[in-house]
Formats: sequence, structure tokens, C-alpha cells
Amino acid sequence: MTDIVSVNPARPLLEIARMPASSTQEVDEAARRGAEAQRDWARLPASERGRALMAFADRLSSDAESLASLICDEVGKPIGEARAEVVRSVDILRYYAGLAMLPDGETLPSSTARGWLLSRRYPVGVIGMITPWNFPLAIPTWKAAPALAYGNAVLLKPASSAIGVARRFAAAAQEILPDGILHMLTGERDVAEAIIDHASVSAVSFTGSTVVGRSVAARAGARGVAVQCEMGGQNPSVVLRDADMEQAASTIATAITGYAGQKCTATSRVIVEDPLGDAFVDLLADRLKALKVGDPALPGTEVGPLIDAVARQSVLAAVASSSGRTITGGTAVDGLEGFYVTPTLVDVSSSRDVLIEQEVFGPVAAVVRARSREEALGLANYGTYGLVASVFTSDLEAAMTFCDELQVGMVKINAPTSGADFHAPFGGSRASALGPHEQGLAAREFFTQRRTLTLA
Ligand code: UN1
Repeated sequence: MTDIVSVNPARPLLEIARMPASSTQEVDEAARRGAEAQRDWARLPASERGRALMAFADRLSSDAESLASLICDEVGKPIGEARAEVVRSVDILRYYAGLAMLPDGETLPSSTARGWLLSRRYPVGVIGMITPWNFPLAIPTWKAAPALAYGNAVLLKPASSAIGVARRFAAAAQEILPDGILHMLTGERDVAEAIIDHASVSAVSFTGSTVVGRSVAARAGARGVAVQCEMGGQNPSVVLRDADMEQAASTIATAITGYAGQKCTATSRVIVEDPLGDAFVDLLADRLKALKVGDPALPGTEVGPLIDAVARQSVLAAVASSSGRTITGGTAVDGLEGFYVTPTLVDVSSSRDVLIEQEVFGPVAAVVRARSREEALGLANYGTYGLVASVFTSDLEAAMTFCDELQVGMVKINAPTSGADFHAPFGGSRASALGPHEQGLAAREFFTQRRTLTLA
């Protein structure tokens, strides 16, 4: 049996976790057990499920510092960001613990004189979750918390490079939840496919690349089960001529380099309206150069390593094949073990460029200039992705026009493209997403099914 192994991206010879890959038989048993356990879980009052989620949150919270260190060690996330991820995950569990008690359903006028017509929500069943390594705790949490709150069971298949964090998450859940309600499986594509194909799995929620997400959707669709995919982004930040340049430069520098750009919400292109052009580019380049690149475990580090050698190779290759002029960065970092890339800004004059059309997933952004607001809008809507965009301006009307015209799932004004409020719907459009949004009350759409009840 093959082992799944995760290593420390800052010290690649250091193994962090090792687990055997799940067999097809284990997937089958977990799915059947999940289906059985789910029936009882769904019958519990919502308040009882909410209490269990609260206890789960407390369990993670009591272990916060060691979880943050594990996130830092296993996926190379700077320790400050790792701590914030733990806090966010605890908050998400508490939020859904309470949300399960919200009023639900509708009473509708009946077509018969004395009848009742009601619409209510019911759980979906067993949900397969295929999660990435970049938010190894928060993404499993924001999928599992609403799924559990609304009475479903969960089969979690995390990315192999983040099995250590997922194992801690699953162990905490198993201490608190009834047997079989949350089960973690390990492995690569074959295990994910076995989950998607299993007759007891009623829906699949995925976060990862657009290519993989579409194959997950096709496979789930072929079996007729619901699918939710959060996929790639190529997110623009637009700086209009009336923007506060200092604020825009600092915010955008953070959005390009937070977790070394390994977020689907990272800023990947910066569109600057004339006449800010060179002045803004210089300011942004200065901000990027000032960032402290290094060991993610050190408190002052702002940019850590990429997840592995392949990731670094593909980021450097994208920069090398751009037709633009590199203003800063674009290199591996000498003298550091681990897969570091210096924060990178490339001045690009044509939209037909790899740094504009593709998701790079590294601390890299392209900058393009626009002669007018209209041109800036066109450049922001260019391409196939549609996750998030940010606009920097002090003109409310311009901000509202961009909100209306941008073809994305989320618009941020004077704020970074990265970062998400867990109580708001999160999701994209076009190549960035398929199916209902995640998080907030919106999560209910995917994790429940409607039933119309007629009482004659
Ligand atoms: C964030 O920006 O804090 O995989 C969240 C991702 C996204 C989550 C980003 N699904 O990067």
C-alpha cells in the first residue's frame, strides 16, 4: 500500500505526516457507515447538532497554537496567517452552530380552501469533500460546518500535502460527533473518484483548480449528484486615478503576496488608470521589495515558500514566458532551503500574456495601464475567470459602476481581493465556480434540499 507523505515546504527533508492511502474498500465502508449515521444525525434537533459544533469549535480553540504551528510547518504558511486561519475556523464552526437554529421554510397560500402548503429544507445525505492544501483547516471547516449543522455526514479527502492538518481536524470531529459522521480518506485521484462514484454519496463539494473542478463536476454530473466547485481565479485590482495611492499600493502588495500568492483570491493583475502609471508602479514595486521573505515560522516573515518544487518551477516558468518587463522579483531566493520566489511585478503591455490569462499561484502580478475608466473595466473583465476584483477609488459612483459591470462573484472597494468574511456568500462566476456559493447563509443552498409539503 502506498503512503501519503507531507513535508515542510521550508525544510523539504522534514517529513510532517505520513498515512497509508485509503483503499477502495475503506471508501466503501466509510460511505456506507456515513449514510447510516447520517439518518440518526438528521433526526436530532438542530440545537443538539449546534451544541456538538460548539464543542468541536472549543476543541479546536483549545489546541489553537499547536494547530497554527502545524499549518505553518506543513504548508509553509507564515505563522501569523496560520494563527488567523485557526481563529477563522473556530469562528466558522460557532457561526454555523447558531445558524442551524434560524427560522427555515415558507408557508404558502394553498390552492384548496382549507389546505396548508409548506416548503421546508432537509439534509442532502453524505457529502464528499475534496479540499486543497492552501487553507488546510479553514476550507474543510467551511464546507463541513454547514454540512453538519444541516444534518449531513461528511467524507473528507484533503490534498496530500495537507494530510497532517486534516487528520487533526478529523480527529477533533471524531472525539465529539457520533461515530461515522465525519470520516477522512487519503489518496490521490483514484480515491477522489471512488468517493464521487459511490452510490451513498449524494453531493460533492470541491475547491481547487478549474481543470480538476470541471472533471469533478463532469463525473458527479454523470451520476446525477449535486456538485459545488470553487476553482481558480485571475483576480484584477483596478487603481483609478482618484485612488489613495499609498493605501492602494500597500493593500495590493499584501493581496499579491499573502501566503506567497497561493490563494484563489490573490491579486494577479493590477490595472492602473492614467496618469498614475509609472508613479503607482514604482510605489507598488517599493512595497513588494520591502516585504520580508523567509522562514514562515519566524514572526516577522511576510512571504514564505511555495508548497513544493513543481509549484516554484511553474511560477518561475510563467514569469519567464511573459512578454512583459520584470520590474522586481522573478527569481528563486538564494541561500534559503525551501521553495521561495521573490515578490514579483511584471509590466505587461498586452492582455494576451500568460500572467494575465492564467492563474499563476505565486507571489506574482502583472501590471497593465489603462487610458480611461472604460478601458480599465474592459481589462478587468478580460479572460475567462470571474472570482473577485478590487477597485481603488474615492469616487462612490465609480465604485458602484464597477460593482455593476464587473463579471465576478465578489467585488471589493479599497480592499484586497484576498480575504473573505465567513458570514457572507463566497464564490465566483464563469471559470471560477460551478454550483451555489459557499459560506454565510448561502451555504444552506448546497447542503440542504427543498421539499414542498401539501396538507389538503
Ligand atoms: C481567502 O482569501 O481568505 O482556495 C480565502 C482559496 C479560496 C479561499 C480564499 N477558496 O484560495
